Amino acid sequence: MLKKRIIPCLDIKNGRTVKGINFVGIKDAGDPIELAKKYVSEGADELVFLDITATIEKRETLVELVSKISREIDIPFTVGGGINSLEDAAKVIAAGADKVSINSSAVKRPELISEIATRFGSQCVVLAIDTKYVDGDWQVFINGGRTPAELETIDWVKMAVDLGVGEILLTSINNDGTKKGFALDILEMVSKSVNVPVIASGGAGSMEDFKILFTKTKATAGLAASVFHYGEIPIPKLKSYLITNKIPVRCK
Ligand code: 0VR
Repeated sequence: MLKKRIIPCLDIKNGRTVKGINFVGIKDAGDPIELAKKYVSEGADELVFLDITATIEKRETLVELVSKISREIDIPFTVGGGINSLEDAAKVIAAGADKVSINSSAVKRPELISEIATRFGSQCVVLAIDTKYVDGDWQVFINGGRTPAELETIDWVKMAVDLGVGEILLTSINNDGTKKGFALDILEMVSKSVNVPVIASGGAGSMEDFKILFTKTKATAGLAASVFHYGEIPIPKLKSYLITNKIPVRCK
C-alpha cells in the first residue's frame, strides 16, 4: 500500500504563520521559516504554504518568503494563495515551489488547471477546495471561504481531474481549527470517486483522527495546522503511533 503522508500547513498572513477556527478569528502562530525547519527535522513528508489573504487583498503570493523557505527544506513544497495565472504559477515555481495550489482562480477559470498542467505537468497542480456543509450538501466556497461558488464539491472534483489536476487538497471549513476530527464523509466520497491523491485538511485534533482518516477513507495524506503549530502532536510521535496501528508511513 502507498505510504500515507503527514503534511503541516503554514497559513500565512502578512509574512507570519496564522491560525483560526472555521477560517475566522485568525491568530499569530509563529515564524514560518522556523516552523518549516522544525517540521523538516521532525520528519514531515511535505509542506504546504498557503497565503490566505492573497486572493482577498489581490496580492501576489509572497514570492520572497517562498524562496527563503524553499532554501531551508528538502521535502516536497506546495505553495498556494493568490495564484491566478500561469505567470503567477511560474513565478512561484521559479522561487522554489515543487507544486502550486490553486483555489478561487481555478473555479473562476477552470482552464487554468490545464494551462499549468501542460506547462509544468499534472504532478505540479494541486487543486485546493474549501468545502462547507450547507443545506444538506458539501458546497464549494472561494475567496478564503467567504463566497459560495454555486458548485457541488463532488462535481467540481471530477471536472478538475478531467482538466488534468494532479492532486486534490480538500479542506472542510466546518472542521477547520476545531480539532474535532476530519470531515470523513466528504473525504470518503471524494477519495473514492477520483484516481488522484487526496489530501485531507481541516479538523485534526488527535493522533486517532489520523488513524481513523486513513482507515475509513482513501485519503493519501493528512494535513494539519493547529495541532502541529501549537506542539500538541509531535510528528515523530504521530508516525510511531500510525506504524503501531499498521498504517504505512515514512519514518526518519
Ligand atoms: P487545522 O484544522 O487547524 O488543522 O487547519 C487545517 C486547514 O484548514 C488550514 O490549514 C487552512 O487550510 C485554513 N484555510 C483560509 C484558511 C484559514 C483562514 C482563512 C482562509 C483559506 O483560504 O484556506
